[in-house]
Amino acid sequence: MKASDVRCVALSGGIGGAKLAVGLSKVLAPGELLVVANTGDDFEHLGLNVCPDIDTLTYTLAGINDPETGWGRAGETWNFMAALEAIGGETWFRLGDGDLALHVERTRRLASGESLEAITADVARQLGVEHRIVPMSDDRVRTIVETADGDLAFQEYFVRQGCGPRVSGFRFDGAVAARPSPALLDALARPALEAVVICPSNPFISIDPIVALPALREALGACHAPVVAISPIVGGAALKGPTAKIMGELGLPVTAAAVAGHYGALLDGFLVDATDVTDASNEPAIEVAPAHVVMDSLEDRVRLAAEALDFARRLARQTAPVKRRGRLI
Ligand code: FO1
Repeated sequence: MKASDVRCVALSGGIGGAKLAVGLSKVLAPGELLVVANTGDDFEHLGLNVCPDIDTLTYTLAGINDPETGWGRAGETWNFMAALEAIGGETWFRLGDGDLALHVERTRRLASGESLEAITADVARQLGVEHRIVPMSDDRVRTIVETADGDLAFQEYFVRQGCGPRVSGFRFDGAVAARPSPALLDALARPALEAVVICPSNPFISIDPIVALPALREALGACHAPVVAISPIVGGAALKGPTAKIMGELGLPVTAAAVAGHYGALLDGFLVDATDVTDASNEPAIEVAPAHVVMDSLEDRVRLAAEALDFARRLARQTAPVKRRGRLI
């Protein structure tokens, strides 16, 4: 793939973002889409490098993800977990046998000096994924959840404690020094780019770690293509996961408008459910448009992907880039 061919950059977390990535992969040719995975959730577990959002995107785009959980592989076996449990090992984070192979192989290749970006591309290709997935950075970034019980590593909060502790904030250790993926920076600078799509992932734990990279924020500010987000909140409820709980604990109303306010100057456009349009239009600098943001079927994913791209093209036609970028960051 030539970087000059990329027409859409999609910023994504795991499960919700992967659904839209599938839709985008159906309306864009392999060289036209660059999916950027959050790596703030990555951690070292049982001596292995685990990258949940990269893997969820890879398995979903390969069509081999577990449709029940959204993470891991379909038809997985759990012999390793059972054997680990029998000898008193840690089993709070469940690694299926097939999934385990990926963590072992990635850990070996990282230790031998290969980059996360190269390993991610290779594994995706081996699993039959034609579209490109890149980690936001090869450098280590770790999401830390600040809670009433103290600071927690992300998976400790998310999986081990089931998002139970009350959140007071997040920080992204390593983000300031992290260099964004060169393929991503290149795509953002190319004239062929038509849209940067922020998937309907959790803004606080999936998208914020990505845009916390200073060089990436700067590149988004300089990028000529419109940045459009899809609301993860519909009618006062989160599409998935702990987004609503987190917003409440941070003192934010659980509304699409609060998400728009949170992204602020990063956005040119915001796609929301029809019921949320009036509410979300309170952000004067952001164009708001209605869309079917709930993705139950493949058809929904494809339709939303096409709507996001059309919206970005419409914004590019109606608003001068200078005006859009003049108010950024
Ligand atoms: N999520 C869980 O809730 N429980 C698990 O045991 C678990 C294991 C797991 C293994 C591999 C992987 O790639 C993802 C896994 N996830 C699990 C999902 C993951 O922790 C979260 O969904 C993301 O980090 C949030 O995007």
